[in-house]
Amino acid sequence: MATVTPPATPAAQAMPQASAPAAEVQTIDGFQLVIDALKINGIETIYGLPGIPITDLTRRLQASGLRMLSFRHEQNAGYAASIAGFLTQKPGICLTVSAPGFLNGLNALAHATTNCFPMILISGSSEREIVDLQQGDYEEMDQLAVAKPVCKAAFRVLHAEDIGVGIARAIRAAVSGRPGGVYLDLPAKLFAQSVEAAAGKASLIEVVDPAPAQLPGADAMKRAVELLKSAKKPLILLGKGAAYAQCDADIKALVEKTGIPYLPMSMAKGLLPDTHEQCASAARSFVLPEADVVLLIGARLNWLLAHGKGKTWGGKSSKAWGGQKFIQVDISPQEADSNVRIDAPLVGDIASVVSLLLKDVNAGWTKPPKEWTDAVAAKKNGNIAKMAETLAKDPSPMNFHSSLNVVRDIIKANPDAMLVNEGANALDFTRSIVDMYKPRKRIDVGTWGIMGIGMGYCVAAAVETKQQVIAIEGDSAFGFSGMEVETICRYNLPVCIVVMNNNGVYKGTDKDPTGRDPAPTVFVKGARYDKIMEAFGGVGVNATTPAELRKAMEDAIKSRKPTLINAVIDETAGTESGRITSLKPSAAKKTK
Ligand code: ADP
Ligand code: TPW
Ligand code: MG
Repeated sequence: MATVTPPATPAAQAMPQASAPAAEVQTIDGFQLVIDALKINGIETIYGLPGIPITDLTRRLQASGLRMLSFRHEQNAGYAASIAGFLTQKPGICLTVSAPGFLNGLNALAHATTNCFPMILISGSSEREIVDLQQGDYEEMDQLAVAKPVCKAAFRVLHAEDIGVGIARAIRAAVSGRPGGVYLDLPAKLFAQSVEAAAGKASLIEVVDPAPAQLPGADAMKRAVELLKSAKKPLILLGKGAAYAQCDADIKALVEKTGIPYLPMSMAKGLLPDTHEQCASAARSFVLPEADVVLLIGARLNWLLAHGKGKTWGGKSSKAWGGQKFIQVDISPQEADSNVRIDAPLVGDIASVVSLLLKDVNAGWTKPPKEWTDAVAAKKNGNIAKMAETLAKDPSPMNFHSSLNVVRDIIKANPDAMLVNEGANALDFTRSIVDMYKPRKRIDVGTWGIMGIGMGYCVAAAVETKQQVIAIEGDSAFGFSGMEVETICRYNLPVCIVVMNNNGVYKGTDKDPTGRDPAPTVFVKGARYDKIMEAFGGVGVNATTPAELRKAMEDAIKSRKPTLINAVIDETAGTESGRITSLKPSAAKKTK
């Protein structure tokens, strides 16, 4: 705070005047108002990258006791903020400079919106007068206009006395209803503005009840419960919305008391342990087409669920309805019917809706027919036995199965560890092989199947949960954020990165037919990613066998030192696009 000669404003005149020299009044500047507004709303960590006009803001945030984590690229800071939002239900904050820094952060803002994670991208911006007349300011860009199409809401604050409102609106927009990404534009001039201190403080808003409970009506509940009771082959599908909602005990009780088989989406794995007897993951291709009533909890019928129709769901052709009836629990009233008819929408927040469903179940419930649960169990146990045979093999070179068998054991022994996962084969095999035991432990590429979330997620997972982090990374996937290994070392975070090195995107075997260049999917053969970690003082290990991998992971967990294990994987082992080869456009493929 500084002292200046008071302007002749009504606020200043109303100040109680002390004895002479009375003409001084306390002021507060824009920097401090931003900091105080974040603080009173419980924000503890900022993920960002300094530069004009926010360098001093990063310094003062740190000096004020907030944690200011500085990254090497804004995209990674943004991904960190987005997943912090998912893990905490508080908006993750990413702070960037103007135009280029803002654009680097924008990908993560779009990702947060797409995945329904609460996040606020705060970017400094250049002089409005110059930007709007397009006179060529330093890092000139109409950032608000650019952000709008990819976020849930966007705001700009021009006057210091509006900072409190700006931040309150950003927080509410990010966490209320369907969570998402919010952009907050803070022009350079704002930070240096001063207002009278008491008025400035009074302008800050501590947001009350930012994500209010929302309950469906009694008729909607009745419709849904009757439909579920009528089912002969019911199925529960848990999505990442269910994980986000943090009502883990009620979800577990609902699944167990109804006795209905359930299928977790990727980031809902662990809501109940994957080894739970009702878990139908290993019988996915059986339960989706066979089920007659499906209860969706925080999962959209998007591409990840084949849009709720077609052959995956037992439809006769690629677009045909399989005949299932759907109950959908979602906070967004517009989600229902997005792909197929939803017979019983339950619009509300998952915590409230699940507790209402539990009440109905407790009031009287008949478990699903034994033929159905037995059929699911038989299918599942057969597939698990087949998988166990594959996992028991020890080929040389190591492949995805033999290496992930180690990771599976390590997670089983360390169920509190956070698992970050990206890649194609490295993603798909990890998802199906590595069981999760606790909620919100698995964080991955999400709705877009995006590469690059890896190291940002590692930083946020370590900081927000204080747990050991294990990242299973395709060698291509790792490259998108690899420089943040320095960030992980700088903050000395307990992160163990395993790079599944198969020399390329999907595989390392492609050739340029002309013989001139390496193929587009192929990288330097035999690259030693472990050396990157050593460059910054962390532990690097080259692992060519499951035994070496196991030892290196165990050492990393014991020491909690930043560790990168270059796991050498058979370059022929992967399949094109992992599990989503069918989405590849191909001239030979029929469109209908
Ligand atoms: P997945 O990819 O795991 O299938 P999606 O991201 O497709 O999950 O779906 C998550 C859904 O959860 C979104 O439609 C979102 O609106 C919803 N959602 C998120 N949080 C809540 C909540 N607290 N209550 C109800 N629905 C929620
Ligand atoms: C931002 C396209 C999907 S998966 C992948 C790419 C480039 C990498 C697969 O290779 P990796 O895994 O990681 O080595 P593996 O085990 O199969 O060898 N750009 C972005 N997102 C996506 N999804 C792509 C490109 C892609
Ligand atoms: Mg690879």
